[in-house]
Formats: sequence, structure tokens, C-alpha cells
Amino acid sequence: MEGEQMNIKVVKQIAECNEDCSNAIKEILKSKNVYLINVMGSPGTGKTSLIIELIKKLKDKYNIAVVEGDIAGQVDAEKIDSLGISVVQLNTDGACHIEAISIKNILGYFDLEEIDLIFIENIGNLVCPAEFDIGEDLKIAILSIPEGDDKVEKYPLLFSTADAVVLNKFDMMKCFDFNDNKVEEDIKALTSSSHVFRISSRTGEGLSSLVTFIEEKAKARIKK
Ligand SMILES: Nc1nc2c(ncn2[C@@H]2O[C@H](COP(=O)(O)OP(=O)(O)O)[C@@H](O)[C@H]2O)c(=O)[nH]1
Ligand SMILES: [Mg+2]
Repeated sequence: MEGEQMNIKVVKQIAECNEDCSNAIKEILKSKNVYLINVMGSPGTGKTSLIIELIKKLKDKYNIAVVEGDIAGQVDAEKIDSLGISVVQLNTDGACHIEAISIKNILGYFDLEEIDLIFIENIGNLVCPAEFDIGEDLKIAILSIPEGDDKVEKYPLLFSTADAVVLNKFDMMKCFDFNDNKVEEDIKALTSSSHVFRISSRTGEGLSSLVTFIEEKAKARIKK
């Protein structure tokens, strides 16, 4: 073999590809003035419910689209579709998170000239989605009251990288021993830049402050 030229194909690791793809998405969306929000949390924490309530508050002012991530099925996409909102259902066929390449491909299904805001509902999971940037401008992590107040300690990455943490199902505080102040302290110990919102997606309690936060964050991009 000595002296022979070897033809070696070098393949990048997934994580690196994901970063490249995530950066490409950021560039595309910046050029189109579209703001991308990645919503993460456990199965049943209220991701779809929160996205629906946010859409109701924002849709008269902004053109919104949604990517629904699920391992299988299109139940959530049907709920979004019934609101008259453009939606793409992404089925990961078993994968526990969304990767940037999927979002990059999905952007082609939307009219980015018209859209201001895209919500992505990530796969229900407190671990894997936190490890993959998907070109988002804002990460929202949801923890619901029935899940327990120890989850920030147990799953720190998701909460340490989130721009906003929503304590959802706040209407259920009376039913559970959930110390919201402790959770807020746990979050502040991980990051000083995260904002905590106590919300009920059922009653609408606390929602308007999150709406204001999102509009404030997005305004430089979408210029409305
Ligand atoms: N009591 C109460 N129930 C909620 C709230 N948000 C969502 N739910 C309920 O929790 C369940 C799961 O919500 P869903 O939005 O589908 O969660 P996802 O799996 O994270 O998308 C549904 O039965 C919702 O009606 C809330 O703020 N309060
Ligand atoms: Mg859902």
C-alpha cells in the first residue's frame, strides 16, 4: 500500500452536521424575517395546548406556521390545522428528538415570504431534544405541575438552555405538592438568563406575559 494514494471519504459526525444545518436554517430565516420557536417538554406537559393558546393570541397580528414533531401519528397536527394554521407533521419513526436537517427540509413546505413565526413542537422528552439545536431563535421548555418539582434538578440541560421555562397547569397547584419557588431557584442556579412563566393553558392564567415576552424577542426580526 505504501506510496499508493488512498481515497478516504471523511464523514462528519451527526452533531457537527446538525450544527451546520442549524446555522443554515438561522441564515435562511433571518433573510426571510421569520422567527423560529422550539417548544420542548415531556409527553403530556402541555406543548400542544400552549402552542394553541399562543396561536389564538398571536394569529391576528402575525402569520404563523407550525411543525408538529411526533414519533408517530398526526393528532396534534389535526388540532393545529383546525385553527386554519399551516402545519407540517414530522414523524420521526422512533427517534426521540428532531434534528435540524428535518426542519431544513420542512421549510420548503412553507411560504416563508408570508410567515412571521414558526412554532416547532419537539418530541415529548426531557433529554434528547435539549441536545440538538434546530435553527431556533427561542427555546421554550415546559414543566407541568403534576410532573413534580424535582425535574429541573434531574434534567438540567433542557432547563439550562431554555430562554423561557413555562410552569404549565398552574391551575393544578392545589392538587400537588409542587414548590414553584424552589423550581425557579433551581433554574436560576443553572442560568441567569432564563425567564419563568407560571401559566395555565386551560384557564389562560399567566399567558399574556409569555405573549409579551415572545413579541418583544421577535420584534427585531419580524418588524411588526
Ligand atoms: N389542567 C390543565 N390541563 C392541561 C393544561 N395544559 C394542558 N392540559 C391537558 O394536559 C393533557 C396533555 O396536553 P397536551 O397539550 O396534549 O400535551 P403535549 O403532549 O405536551 O402536547 C391534555 O389533556 C390537556 O388538556 C393546563 O394548563 N391545565
Ligand atoms: Mg402534543
